[in-house]
Amino acid sequence: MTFRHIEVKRATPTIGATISGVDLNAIRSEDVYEEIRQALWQSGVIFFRDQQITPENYIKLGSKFGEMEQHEFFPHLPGHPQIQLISHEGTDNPETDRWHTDVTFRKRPNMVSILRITDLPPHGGDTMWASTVAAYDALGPELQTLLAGLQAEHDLPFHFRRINAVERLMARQKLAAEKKGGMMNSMMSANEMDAALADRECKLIQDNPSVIHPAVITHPYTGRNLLFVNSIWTKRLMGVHLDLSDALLAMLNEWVKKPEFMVRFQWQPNSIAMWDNCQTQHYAVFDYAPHYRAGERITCGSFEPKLIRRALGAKSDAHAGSSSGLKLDLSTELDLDQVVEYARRR
Ligand SMILES: O=C(O)CCC(=O)C(=O)O
Ligand SMILES: [Fe+2]
Repeated sequence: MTFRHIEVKRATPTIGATISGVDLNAIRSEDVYEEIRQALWQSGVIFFRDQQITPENYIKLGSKFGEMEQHEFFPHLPGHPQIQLISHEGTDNPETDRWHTDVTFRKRPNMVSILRITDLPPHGGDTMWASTVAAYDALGPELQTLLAGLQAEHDLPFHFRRINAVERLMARQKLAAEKKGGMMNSMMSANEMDAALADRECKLIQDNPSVIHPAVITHPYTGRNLLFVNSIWTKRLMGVHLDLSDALLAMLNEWVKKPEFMVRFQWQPNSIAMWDNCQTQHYAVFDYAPHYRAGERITCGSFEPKLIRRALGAKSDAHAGSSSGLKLDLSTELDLDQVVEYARRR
């Protein structure tokens, strides 16, 4: 594709491109947005530098990629519920330092995320992306055919239980309550605490039934196939013994980590990264402890993960056609719905 309104410079042969020649505060024509969209589908993730974008133009950019999520109950830019504030103190594990595609436990995961890091740590805090199209292409036809016949279960409670998320959040809440004078949970006995925890976990499981997606899906805009399992939300492959499922998932999660499929982005003030959540996985490098890192995030659009059979084996020359710190209001009773809603946005 030739671009007339923007300059697109590939970051690697496989994934990522830097876009220049455009001021995101002064886009006058829909053609420019159309070229940005095409660059994104082509490269999987695109980067902008030196964009002192206003909240209004940030939202406008997001709106060109589908309906934006609103974050009324979560930290957001005052007056702009579309712009979620993410932050991490750098003193505990952020949980985004693991390869993942966002919210694949939804029937329709979100399509595009846009991020700007507003508070950079003195060093580090890069973000990495991997192309799941490149990972699929490099499997070779036999493995591609095998995987194209499989479905995978994606499950939010599975991961939450694995990382003891509810317990950790309750512990944080208890600490916060203690600081405020020993009200609420700090008054609970160990037994009461266990019961409350069990209650909340049951509710979490009840309210979040798992979803099944094909292990290989077709990108809705490029028509290219890609690997659609990830190490956070994918619980198992259906129709095979659990041991085989574990082994296959471990193999695929390892495979996606090949440097050949990746790009690493070093944030600077006024950088913006925009990723296609369908055809990539990402990893927020956590090497900046104990420093603070924060940013503004927009998520927009959604897609139905499905495999279009005729696209099996299809390949094109296209370029790879390819939490955030958990920030809850700890001053109030931990609301599990809020936690789940939070995760839904990650
Ligand atoms: O903080 C980052 O660089 C990305 C974190 C992340 O996983 C996300 O925003 O979905
Ligand atoms: Fe993420």
